[in-house]
Amino acid sequence: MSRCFQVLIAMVLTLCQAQEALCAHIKVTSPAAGVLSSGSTTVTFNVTWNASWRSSSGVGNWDAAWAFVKFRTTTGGTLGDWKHASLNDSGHTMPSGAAYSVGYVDTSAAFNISTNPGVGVFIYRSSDSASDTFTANNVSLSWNYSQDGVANIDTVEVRVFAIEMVYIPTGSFFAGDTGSSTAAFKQGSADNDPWYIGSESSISVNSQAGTGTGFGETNSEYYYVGGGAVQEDVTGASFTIPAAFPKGYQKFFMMKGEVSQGQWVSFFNTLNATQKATRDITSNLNGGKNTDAVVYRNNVNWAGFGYAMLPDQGGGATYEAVAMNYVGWADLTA
Ligand SMILES: [Ca+2]
Ligand SMILES: [Ca+2]
Repeated sequence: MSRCFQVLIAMVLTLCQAQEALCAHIKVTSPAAGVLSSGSTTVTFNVTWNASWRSSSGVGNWDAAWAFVKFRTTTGGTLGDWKHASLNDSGHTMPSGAAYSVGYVDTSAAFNISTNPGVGVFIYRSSDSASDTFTANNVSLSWNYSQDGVANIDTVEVRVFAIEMVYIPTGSFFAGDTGSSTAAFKQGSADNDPWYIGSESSISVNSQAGTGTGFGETNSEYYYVGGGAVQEDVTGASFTIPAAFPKGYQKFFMMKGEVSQGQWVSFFNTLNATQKATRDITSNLNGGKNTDAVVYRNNVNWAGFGYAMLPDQGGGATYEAVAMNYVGWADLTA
């Protein structure tokens, strides 16, 4: 699933750079960890966001919050780096009206606290509604802190992050634009029908001319049209797209909107010093903006140590909810 996420996040970020949009109206408040005494403890918080829905009619989908926990410890007076919390598979509790599912590192494998732990939960409405704002107070997640090397005598601080998501149910679809773009999905050299994606099975791409006609024509014919990029397959090349490659047929979650500058700064501020230097978009590394000033609405300011900030540019304009730009593929996969 992670590859799916990366692709979809990239698509959302691309959109982000083209328009000024307010995004990420999700709020997490009152994060707190319970007592450390039995290897696992609670992490409680409230989460609320707007433009929320759940519908079982039509395609049947809903939105959700992807919530995950980071922590740091103070051990013997030494403050540690922020780390990602390993969540148990059960023991989480939701308020009335909310449901959840646990997200694992590898969604195709069974839960295992040491090799395939929970790394977050999807929180969503438990029944149909279109009431806009959704609030889940007193969410309680079960954190296996001993798995993460935390001792009962440590002092621990937690932060809870949430990203708005949309659930896309399993379903077949067509990919293509009837051959109207430069590198379109086509069924054959003389067949502009779009690709039919009816499963997650492997896809055999070949150099056939193609048969049948019609936008809804579901022949298992797949023809590649090259865009001329370096190392790219040429038009008419034969190859197999393996079953393991995510094709979008299977159910998945994708981001509901762009990464906001507030979310980016929250993420950045829980990296260690080395990681911060690598991900510093106020530098000239990796196409960064090379200044702490506002450029193209990017308000991120980092002095090279400590926390990055979103300074008030006047009248409370911090750009917190404005889409984050200057991020690249390496930032997305960090
Ligand atoms: Ca055809
Ligand atoms: Ca800087």
